[in-house]
Amino acid sequence: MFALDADPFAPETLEDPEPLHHALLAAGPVVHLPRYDVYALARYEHVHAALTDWQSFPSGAGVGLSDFRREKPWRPPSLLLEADPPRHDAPRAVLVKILGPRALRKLRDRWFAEAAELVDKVLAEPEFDAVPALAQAFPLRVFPDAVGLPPGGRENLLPYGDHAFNAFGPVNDLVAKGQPRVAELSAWVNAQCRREALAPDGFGARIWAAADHGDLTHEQAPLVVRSLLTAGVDTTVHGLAAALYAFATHPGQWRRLREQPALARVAFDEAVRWQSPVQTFFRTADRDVAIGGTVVPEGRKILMFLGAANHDPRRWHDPYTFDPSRDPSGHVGFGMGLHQCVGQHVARLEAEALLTALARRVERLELAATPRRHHNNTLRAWESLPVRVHLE
Ligand code: HEM
Ligand code: OVM
Repeated sequence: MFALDADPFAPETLEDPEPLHHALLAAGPVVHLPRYDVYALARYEHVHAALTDWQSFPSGAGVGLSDFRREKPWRPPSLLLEADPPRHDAPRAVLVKILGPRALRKLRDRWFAEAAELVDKVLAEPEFDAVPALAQAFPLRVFPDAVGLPPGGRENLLPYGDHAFNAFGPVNDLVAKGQPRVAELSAWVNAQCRREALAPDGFGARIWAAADHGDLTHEQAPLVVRSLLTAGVDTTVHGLAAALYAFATHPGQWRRLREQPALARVAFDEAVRWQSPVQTFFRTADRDVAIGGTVVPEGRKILMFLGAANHDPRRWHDPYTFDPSRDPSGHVGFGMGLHQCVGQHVARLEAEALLTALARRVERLELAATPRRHHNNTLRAWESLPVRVHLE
């Protein structure tokens, strides 16, 4: 068994996880991290295999460091992310239907129009910070409307999601920083999950209608809405930021996108592979499980390095190159198996709308100053992406 004296949640690692990824990929199939007394998987083959073997590696004890069988979770567990079959099945089936490609077709025209409008407004200036101006502004404009939230309080969504993603890690400074507002943010989010708070034609109302239809209980409905509000905002913000960073630093790829706007979807997936905005999730060993010749003991936490698996040279040619002409399918940036991101079509539609609106008007974009990372225990994120745009 290989051991690595590393902290995946230390500021240096969050700033640049690549040295840790290299060390993990080189060390072996399973690596013990004595710092937290957990196991780690980083190679594509093993991350993929573990994610698709939910019987051996269930999620019900939580997908963070905290073991729900021994520690009280910071909030009632998610009925999707932190549940195993059979309890996972009904909430999952409901969201698959509500967030599937067919259901999203109705949103397409509106989201493209909203993207064009936002882009026109932002491009009035030749230099701006693409994180607040685009990566945050666009999802915050379209997603809460699609869920059916009222206009007030939407500024709570990002801080709540940021804390939820920090809470998968150890109780470090990042979690402590979020602590003072947890009660207030949770109260607001929980209030938005009530039927009365939700517009009659959004994802939220459809979740409640599924309960009326008997596909869920009425007790489950608000928690399923909560999953959308937790997982659906920060992820797309940082996914879009990853794509904007990719294009700002790869002008040739921007030219290709302009010639062929249909590339937007695959380019976004490649950006999700390349940056892996969701870096890690844990599982728990259901029994002594052998992986590549070593045994992970029953009940122990295993950290899946999605970002490292997405850069494993055993699976990817030139993994550190952002190359939208590769086929990124099979990347684990949205997970894999039973829990694979149920919101991925929403994320892709947002990206397609925003990138095509930009590509129509921007001939060239470049970094105008050094970008700054936002540190989060789970997310690979940007705080600031100053860009300069050249219009045609
Ligand atoms: C699950 C990433 C956007 C809702 C996941 C998982 C990953 C992920 C890696 C798997 C977790 C696991 O296996 O334990 C991302 C990324 C996104 C994104 C990178 C954007 C680029 C969204 C959006 C929504 C969403 C927009 C909601 C509309 C969910 C939910 C789950 C999930 C509810 C749990 C599914 C289940 O357990 O069955 N996501 N996500 N995600 N995601 Fe996303
Ligand atoms: C959830 C959820 C799902 C995916 C990610 C996530 C905070 C939460 O169901 O609440 O991150």
